[in-house]
Amino acid sequence: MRIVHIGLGAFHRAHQAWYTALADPRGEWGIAAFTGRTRTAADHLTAQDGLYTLVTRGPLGDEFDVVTSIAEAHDGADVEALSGLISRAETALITLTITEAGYHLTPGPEGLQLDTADEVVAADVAALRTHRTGGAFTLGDAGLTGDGVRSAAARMVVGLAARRAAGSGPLAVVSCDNLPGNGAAARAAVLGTARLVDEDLAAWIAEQISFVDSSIDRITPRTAEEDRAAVAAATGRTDQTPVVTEPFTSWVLSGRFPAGRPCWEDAGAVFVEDVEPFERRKLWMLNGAHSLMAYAGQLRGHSTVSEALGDSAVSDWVEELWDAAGAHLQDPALGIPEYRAALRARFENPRIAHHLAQIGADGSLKLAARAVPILQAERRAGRPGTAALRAIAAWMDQICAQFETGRELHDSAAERLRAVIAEADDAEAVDDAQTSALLAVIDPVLAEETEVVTAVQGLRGTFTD
Ligand code: CS2
Repeated sequence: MRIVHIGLGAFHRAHQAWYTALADPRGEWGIAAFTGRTRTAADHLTAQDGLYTLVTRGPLGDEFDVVTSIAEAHDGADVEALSGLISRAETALITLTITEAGYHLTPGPEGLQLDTADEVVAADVAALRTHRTGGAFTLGDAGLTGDGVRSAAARMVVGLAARRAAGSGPLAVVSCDNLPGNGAAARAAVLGTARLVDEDLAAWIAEQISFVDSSIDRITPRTAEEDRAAVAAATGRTDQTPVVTEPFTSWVLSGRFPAGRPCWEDAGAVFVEDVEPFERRKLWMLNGAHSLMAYAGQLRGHSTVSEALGDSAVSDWVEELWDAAGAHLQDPALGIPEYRAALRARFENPRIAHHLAQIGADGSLKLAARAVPILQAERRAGRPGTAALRAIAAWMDQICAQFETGRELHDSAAERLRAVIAEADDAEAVDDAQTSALLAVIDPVLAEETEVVTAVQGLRGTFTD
């Protein structure tokens, strides 16, 4: 095994694990994958020797392939196993799909920085300090294994300390999460954590570890019960944990790989000098439209992306957002007209049930990466940015509706959002103060702009007929 992965979700198995299997048919790389919050995925995969079925679901039919690149699956809380693997000289890569919330970052003067006020970060830093002995950390019963440290960054700091102690040299960390500048985000999380615990270790990480940027793309809904039945019916195999994905896939990367990497380009990955334009196209056009549909679509009674896009009002709002985003993606190499047409066809794939509720999770973080940059680009061009403001207003209406009907809100800022909404005297009241307070959760600077608050306010309550 030469790759350690953190975040063993469906997306990893549809994307990076699939690229690795295709690029490395002889299995020279191999992935040791760790779960994020719960161990279930590791248990299912271990019972199947790491093998699972990838169902590629096109508009006309399914293809079934067994993916062979995951050599081991572990519970993410097993920091001892993680650390042991990261310390080995053969390990060349740590890859991440830990979601936007998994980085625990907050805007700072020089971009995103570790959110030291975050409860998980604070507890992890305290635990790391307590269990530090010399340049390493104590593991096992009395140390950091189990729930000793919860964030991926803290777990990586433990592993990197062991790597440094073992003299195993540099490696690359590859973030595969939907954050602008995801390499810098991973660096901010890991270095930020290390600096609070051990300056020498932090200096070693800054020097030895390469943080690669990547733009990742493949629509992969959560696995449903009927997917297991479909695999059994088509292949005769019982698979506890298949993954369903669309035929389209893309992976654009940029950065150094000091200990090598698989020939991912053999499977179609692209290596470029600068990922930023591709990442921007993907985050603004695909993810931006996704979030808009997630909130406006649910408010209009839809459950999936294809259903939402079949509603002419939602479809018009998506086109409006694509016009706004496209105005700032003028480089012909980005092929926006073709990208846009392909995106519509991908969203319309009626055989992929991509649930709006899944996409709607963690809106406070997602909108900061997907809608706010479009809004800012539009404002710089002297326009109000209505299309992006609409996504933000829809999010506000949707979370209020969720609280009112007692449904759980999956957002790392759920408590703060709940407090803001609970403050309104009348649950129905939508006022400037509430709009501004909700906006502050996404972007505190924007929340101070009266024009923006008034514009969002004007769009609230306009999603149902
Ligand atoms: C989605 C993404 O859930 C979400 O937030 O927008 O997971 C999206 O499906 C992928 O980025 C597609 O590559």
